[in-house]
Amino acid sequence: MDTTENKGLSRRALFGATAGAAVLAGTVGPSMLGLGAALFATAPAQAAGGDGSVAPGQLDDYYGFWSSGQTGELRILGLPSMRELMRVPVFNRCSATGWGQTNESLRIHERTMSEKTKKHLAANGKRIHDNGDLHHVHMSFTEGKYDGRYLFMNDKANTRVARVRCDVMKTDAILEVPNAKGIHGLRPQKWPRTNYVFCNGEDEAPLINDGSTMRDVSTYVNIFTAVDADKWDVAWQVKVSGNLDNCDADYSGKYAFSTSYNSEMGMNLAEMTESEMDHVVIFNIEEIEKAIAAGQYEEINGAKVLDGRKEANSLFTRYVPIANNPHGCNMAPDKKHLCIGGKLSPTVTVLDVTKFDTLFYDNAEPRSVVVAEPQLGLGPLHTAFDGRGNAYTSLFLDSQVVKWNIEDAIRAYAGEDVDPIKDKLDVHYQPGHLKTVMGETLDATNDWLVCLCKFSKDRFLNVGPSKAENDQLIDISGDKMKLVHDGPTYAEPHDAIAVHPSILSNIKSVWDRQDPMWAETRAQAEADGINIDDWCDTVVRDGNKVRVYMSSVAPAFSLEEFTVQEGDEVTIIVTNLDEIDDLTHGFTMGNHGVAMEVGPQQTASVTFVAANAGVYWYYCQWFCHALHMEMRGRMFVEPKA
Ligand code: CUK
Ligand code: CUA
Ligand code: CA
Repeated sequence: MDTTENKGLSRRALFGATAGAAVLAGTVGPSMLGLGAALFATAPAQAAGGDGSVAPGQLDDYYGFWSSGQTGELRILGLPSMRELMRVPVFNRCSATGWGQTNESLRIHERTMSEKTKKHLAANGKRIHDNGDLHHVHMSFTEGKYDGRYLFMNDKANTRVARVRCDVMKTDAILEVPNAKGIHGLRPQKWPRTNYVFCNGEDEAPLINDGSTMRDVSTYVNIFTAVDADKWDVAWQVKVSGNLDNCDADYSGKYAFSTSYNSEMGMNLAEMTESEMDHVVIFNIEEIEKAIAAGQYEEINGAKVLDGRKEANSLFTRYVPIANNPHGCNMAPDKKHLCIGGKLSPTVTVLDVTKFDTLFYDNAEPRSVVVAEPQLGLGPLHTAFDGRGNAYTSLFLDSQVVKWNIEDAIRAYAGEDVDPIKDKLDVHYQPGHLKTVMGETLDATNDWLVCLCKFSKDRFLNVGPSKAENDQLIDISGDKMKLVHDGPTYAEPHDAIAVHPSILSNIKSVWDRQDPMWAETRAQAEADGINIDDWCDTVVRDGNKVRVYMSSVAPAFSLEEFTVQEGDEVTIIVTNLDEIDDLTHGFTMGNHGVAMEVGPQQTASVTFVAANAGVYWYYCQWFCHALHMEMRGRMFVEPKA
């Protein structure tokens, strides 16, 4: 089914309360509605459950992109079915695809790795960190809307950020961010396009972190980083007062902002929660760019660093006091209102970003930009938005989602007798992030809200001390929110976005042979005089290095056997010459811990040291043909002469 076409007359619109009832009552037939029998066939399930379920063979209305927390990968789900469609390894090691082992993925990992990290890894017998803590995933923007080019994500564990190419849904760049510690909040610039990805360093440390001032907290700073989204390096950094938690950017391109829960610069829980007020930091992009262009920066570990701390009195930052330990930082699609989750305070603080100029240029009182502060419930964390001026805030302690109206909250703050709260819904249990479809863009819709919960407890069959996590789907099309679906998932559904398929019309089904992903491998092949675009079955020896070039066409590798010597460094370069949609091959070298995916028209390579003398079978581990089991060959390892 064409999902774009489906948008015009969606199953939900059709089988919603009125139309669905009419169809079932027989007053409106499918032909009258211009629908084929196939679509009508889904009516009973839709109408009966209204649970957003999508029948077998039918496509979802939206792509969902899920961060996976401590698993370190990106996941793609379908909305509203919540079916998991794909996992994209990013910071983690993936057994199925060889991510974190293939030369192509190792190059992406190592390209921006500092010498210090390389040395430390080598001392541990490793080349890369193969774990991650991926909290936040966001798509690139053009003029306030998703543009389907890239997805960006953070690794809090190892202070990295990564980029996934949307045309192939593979990670194409990873950056180890210098100076900062623990990248947490991450957001792309929304306007005029994503030139920068803004990254929050959450953990405080000495800027020159060489052990000389470890216990002197006065030397600690936190760093806000703007990553150049195209070049994938650090554009600039700003030192701030306090730490940085979540961030977002406005719809004019002028400002970015971050919450800070540790303005105290405390080193333990008691100290971090000591003050009555923490703050939101506002970054003035234009002033920062001017100073960078004028060379007024300090260069530290290759990054251009400015001082935006309070005592520096710069035009780079302003600090707006917010009740103790705020968390979520969400810009509304009305282009005007920034919503800060209170966490320890039962409030969300609403800031009018169109007033931020006055903070920088008119010395306005910092709290003068606050236009509402509704009391919503206990533990407000994150806020999502629909296209009708409503906000949806997760209440961690109340285990609820509260729907409230931004304009009503502003009127109430101004003294009018109006209740901004429109509805509250129980969710299971302890919600963190929640997201509407395209609600962080100017295309915010009014159909679904995904609420990512921290515990599922008794919602599913017991699977041992580690329980399933839970994502919930909520219908927000009416006045009242309606919980329609539990989606059990693996650790940890952290954050998510949902995107209409029309934005991702550039997704390929087959790799482009000239793809830059294996450019270095291609260069090596050319140097060896091998054309990897054609059938190849050549073994090249270069000292104790052996390069084995082979092609795969279902159900065979071009090489049935090859010979190396004990201790040789062997590189296998496989090109999948099949051009058929979904025809992925693999290469697994038995008893060597080596396996990789080779998609249609893809080249992939992997390097290992040949084990003790003997016969080793290699085989294709991705099902590709009725004779897939027979797709194998032998590596002969000769004893050392
Ligand atoms: S933070 Cu986890 S619930 Cu890492 Cu996005 Cu708010
Ligand atoms: Cu080729 Cu399985
Ligand atoms: Ca605090």
